[in-house]
Amino acid sequence: MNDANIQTHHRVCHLCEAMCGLVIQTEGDAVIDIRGDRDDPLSRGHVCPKAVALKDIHEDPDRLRKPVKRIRTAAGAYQHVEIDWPEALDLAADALASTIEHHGVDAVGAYFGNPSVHNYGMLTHQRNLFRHIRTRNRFSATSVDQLPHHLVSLWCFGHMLLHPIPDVDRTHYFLMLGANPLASNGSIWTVPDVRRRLKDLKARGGKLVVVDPRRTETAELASEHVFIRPGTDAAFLLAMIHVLFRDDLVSPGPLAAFTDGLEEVGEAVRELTPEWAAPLTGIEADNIERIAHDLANAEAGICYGRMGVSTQAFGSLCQWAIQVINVATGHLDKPGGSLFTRPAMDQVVNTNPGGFARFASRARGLPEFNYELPAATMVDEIRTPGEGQIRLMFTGAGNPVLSTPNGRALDEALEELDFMISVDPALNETTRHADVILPPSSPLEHDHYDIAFHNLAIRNTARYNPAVFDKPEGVMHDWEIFSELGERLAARLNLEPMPSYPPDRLVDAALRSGPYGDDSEWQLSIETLKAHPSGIDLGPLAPSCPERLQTPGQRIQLAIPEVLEDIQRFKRETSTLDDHYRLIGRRHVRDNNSWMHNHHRLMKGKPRCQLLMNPDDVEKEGWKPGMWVTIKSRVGSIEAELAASDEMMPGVVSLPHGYGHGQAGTRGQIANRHAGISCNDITDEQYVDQLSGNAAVNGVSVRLSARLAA
Ligand SMILES: Nc1nc2c(c(=O)[nH]1)N[C@H]1C(S)=C(S)[C@@H](COP(=O)(O)OP(=O)(O)OC[C@H]3O[C@@H](n4cnc5c(=O)[nH]c(N)nc54)[C@H](O)[C@@H]3O)O[C@H]1N2
Ligand SMILES: Nc1nc2c(c(=O)[nH]1)N[C@H]1C(S)=C(S)[C@@H](COP(=O)(O)OP(=O)(O)OC[C@H]3O[C@@H](n4cnc5c(=O)[nH]c(N)nc54)[C@H](O)[C@@H]3O)O[C@H]1N2
Ligand code: SF4
Ligand SMILES: [Mo]
Repeated sequence: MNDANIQTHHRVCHLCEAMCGLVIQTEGDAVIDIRGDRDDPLSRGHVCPKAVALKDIHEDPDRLRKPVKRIRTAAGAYQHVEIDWPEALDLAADALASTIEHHGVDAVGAYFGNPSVHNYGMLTHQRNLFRHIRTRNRFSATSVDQLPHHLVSLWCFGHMLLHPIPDVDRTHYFLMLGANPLASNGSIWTVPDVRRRLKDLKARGGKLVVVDPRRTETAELASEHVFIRPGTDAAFLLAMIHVLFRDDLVSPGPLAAFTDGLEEVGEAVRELTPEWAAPLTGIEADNIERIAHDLANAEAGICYGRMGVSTQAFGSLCQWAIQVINVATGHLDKPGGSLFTRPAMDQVVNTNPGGFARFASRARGLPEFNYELPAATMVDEIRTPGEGQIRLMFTGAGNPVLSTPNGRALDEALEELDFMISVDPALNETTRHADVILPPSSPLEHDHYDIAFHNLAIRNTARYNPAVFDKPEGVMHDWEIFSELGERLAARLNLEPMPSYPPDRLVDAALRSGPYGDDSEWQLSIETLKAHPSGIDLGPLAPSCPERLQTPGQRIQLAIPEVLEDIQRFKRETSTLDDHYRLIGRRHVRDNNSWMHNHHRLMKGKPRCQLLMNPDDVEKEGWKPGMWVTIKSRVGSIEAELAASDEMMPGVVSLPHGYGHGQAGTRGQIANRHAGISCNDITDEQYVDQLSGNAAVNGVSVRLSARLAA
């Protein structure tokens, strides 16, 4: 072959929220090179080590290329065997129809995982199936992740997807809690090349302050790192608000004209002094005071908190307090502060605002959000008999056995179902229970427009890229699977099937009717974007309030009764904290939740699935790094290798999530060699943010002991 056979393609990386532009070279069916696209106005050539894994995902010999069904072998074990598409789709549609006919729609449970938001066909076409299955038993990774953000955005700004985005490139003071973008590449904050942006912030004399129970890679880069006892951020944030009021630093500026409830908030924190917060958080009162002053006095400043402050027992209280701080300091809706985006395909305009607590879960009475129930109660809904009990489970792009609290119980409960269907390319810890698995095309075989993450990006840009490879014969895209299944189910239930147009047509219509569409100078459409394969820059974020607010009367609402009430719960529950170790999570730049462990180049290097502990704690226990310890919580125990690190706050231990491979019946040769253990075997499904029902996978109370010799 010669160079003439080499083709160059443009593609956005969809693996995490950073949306890096890529240039991919192929020769025949082989990917020969993947690198950053310097012309992408957002990512400017940046990529992380995971970008090249797009090739590995595409070529992975363990990736399912054909549907499989589960059969029992003569020896009594389960095995998945390949079947053709018509049989697989009929099997799934028959099971769905019969479950609905005999037990009602609520007998169908559904769980959608994180990659479903990164796959635009899945976002556009899920409803082709689920409009026929309006079950109350819908779950997703949202409630082991960012549910508090949605709830607070709904309450304060009127739409669950209207999130203030840190304007890192223009800020002077950045207070960051419970986020490690140097490993995660940013979340609810699409910020490719975050390392350089944070370094630039420091280089122009600005400050980055990181509050985290672990001195993370991001904390290492920061101007200042502050340890905080897990689960106590609410005290830190409330005391900051107290200081703002006490020291006359509340100055919302133009926001005052359309903000309600600030005075009531001031009343609610009157007694919550830094001296009150200090013993709870482990942060000195002077320090809390100084940080509040510095943020308030900054020309432009940001308070931002992510995973670590939403997946904890007071996640919603924390996310609310963060927005109160942004409003009270006048840093919201201001360049260099936190701003709302104005994306080309505007989800705030195109989707419903969301709703809360319109019904509750059967078993535990946990509230719905956006017609989903908390994942922490999925097992209860499978196991609790009665009307509405889940008998058939549908999973799409998720691995809840490894990613939801008390995953071991779910692993067992999935075996108790009548039937299970998964739309997933992997035969993993969750899908191994499925009676039928419907695998979609590889990411390089379909086109991509990022419906979700342009809404969260630090610049307004738009980018569409066609597929790198043609879809091979006998392969279906995710969206085709959903519309096919929807049609087959509708036929069985005598319902009207929903028309199905390819996702690019739906996006085209949304772009053309959007703010940069037919009525604008930009004339954005799929055609225009095709002519600009590296994307189009629509400019920096700009102030947009009050027009952008979706609340009645376009006002920011801060005095949320449920949240103010939750301050009392915080005071109650933290007055009786035990002195056990607290378990927190940890991300590594070459991991991606549970699903990218089957690629050699992401797995090489030092083992990652170890329990990190402060060296003084190791010594206090009389232990040695490298030994194995048992970690026990209310729900179970696991064993992990101990590693000492002064990155850890004393009293806190850390394990990554997404490990625990090597289960019988899974397919993943490399992942199974790096099996590790699942920290979610000991996270507690009863330990949730009571307000939202979001799982508290951080701050879990655990006891440690030396593993007994075998
Ligand atoms: N203890 C603890 N638990 C956690 C977390 C933590 O920090 N600590 N983090 C939580 C967070 S933030 C999240 S988002 C969840 C993630 O939890 P999940 O979303 O449940 O898990 P993933 O590992 O992302 O599962 C991805 C699955 O999607 C499949 N997949 C990938 N791409 C596609 C596609 O294009 N189409 C289809 N159909 N399938 C695809 C993969 O094969 C894999 O099976 O985990 C949560 N759990
Ligand atoms: N490489 C990689 N990138 C990813 C992912 C991945 O698995 N790997 N997952 C993607 C997904 S789905 C998401 S949601 C994002 C998440 O992106 P981030 O929110 O940046 O997530 P983490 O890196 O887990 O950072 C959470 C931080 O919270 C800290 N923490 C834990 N408990 C507490 C607490 O009580 N208080 C405070 N203040 N901090 C606490 C932890 O030590 C950790 O440093 O990352 C995305 N990107
Ligand atoms: S940072 Fe995220 S989007 Fe960028 S290359 Fe890495 S995985 Fe892909
Ligand atoms: Mo996530």
